Amino acid sequence: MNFYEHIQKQDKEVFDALEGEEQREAEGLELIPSENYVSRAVREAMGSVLTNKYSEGYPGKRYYGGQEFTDVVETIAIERAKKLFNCQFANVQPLSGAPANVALYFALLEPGDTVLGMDLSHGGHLTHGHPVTYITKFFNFVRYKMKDPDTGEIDYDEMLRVAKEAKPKIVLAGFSAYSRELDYKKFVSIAREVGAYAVMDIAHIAGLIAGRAAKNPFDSGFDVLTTTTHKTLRGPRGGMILTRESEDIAKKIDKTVFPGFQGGPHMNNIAAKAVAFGEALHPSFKTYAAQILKNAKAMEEVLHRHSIRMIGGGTSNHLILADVHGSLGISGKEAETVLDEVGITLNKNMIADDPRKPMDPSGIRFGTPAITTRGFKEKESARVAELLVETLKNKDNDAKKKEIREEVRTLCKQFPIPEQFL
Ligand code: DSN
Repeated sequence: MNFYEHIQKQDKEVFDALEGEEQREAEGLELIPSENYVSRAVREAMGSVLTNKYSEGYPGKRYYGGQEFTDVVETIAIERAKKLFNCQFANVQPLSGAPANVALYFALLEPGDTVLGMDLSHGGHLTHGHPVTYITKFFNFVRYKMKDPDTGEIDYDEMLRVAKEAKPKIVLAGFSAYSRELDYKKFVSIAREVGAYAVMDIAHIAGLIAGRAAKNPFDSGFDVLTTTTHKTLRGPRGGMILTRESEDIAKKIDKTVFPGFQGGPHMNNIAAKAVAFGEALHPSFKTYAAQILKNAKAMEEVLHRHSIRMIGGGTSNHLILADVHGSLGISGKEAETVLDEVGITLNKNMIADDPRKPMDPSGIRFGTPAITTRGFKEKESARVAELLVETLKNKDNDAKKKEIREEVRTLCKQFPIPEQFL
């Protein structure tokens, strides 16, 4: 079936690019840990008539008429999100993760207030207060780090010391390049001790939490969770803010998202979120989430065998951050490029206190959400890790790289993207 029948007839330039991307995704291995393949049902919702509709406001309280169906769809998304994450309030309107985090800060803070978040090179995210972001003009960000990058353990004593000194209003957990579990109880206890909100950006592991393969921070007392919906959760590109039980916090968040920052919500994407959340509530999603972890462990074992240093010493979630410069003398940028040549897509990444620059760092980051959707189990995941290492060790050997490219193609043929996700 041609998903792009009308684009093909009408716009050859865009059609060719879409076809190219379809082929790239089909014939290559996607290891970027924040990417996935969404179901056809999710894509249908994204391409639905709801893209035509303005719906400023919230269900039952809109500014424009004609909302009988948008209200149904948004309410379904909210109810399913609450059930998935076991909380009392959900705002499903944020356009993505960064807008969700910005709205969160403005909802809970006054200009000048302080947030205690994870250092970017230790696994945090730009929106957790990196100086290149505009939020740092409004709020003050202080940092915590790992005590030892080779175990991944957070330095909770130092975190408490900084919290007592800086008196943050938000203690922020969450990461985009950290492979170990956090001690949620410690985060909450530090937040309580200094009178801060305990917030976590669960974007990377939302699907693991929803699939009960990772602990839910709400169970340890976190007040608010922010997330994207398009990573392990396997939904459309978008964001969401969840509040455990405080109606006061939830109201502040709603007001900040709209009218504070956003105009009309993207109702087509909200419909797609509803569909994706429905999929995540299905028992098969638990199997999927558990397999993501098993596959990451299988890759970890291979890297251990090749003595490749992993930040955190390995992985307890869906991703691995490997110090390829330290282990193999190849920079993250060079590794990304050479792996692209053989059809393995991942991203260069800073490692803790990286002496190199962000555009050419020491590490690579990769993970298993997309290959798991493809049906890979431990055996295939381990083979992918072997191919990855072999490629890096043979970066100047064209014949070897050609051979690996062929094997990647064969693996992709043996495990085509399942029909449900095409
Ligand atoms: N760009 C996302 C990631 O790859 O983790 C985070 O925003």
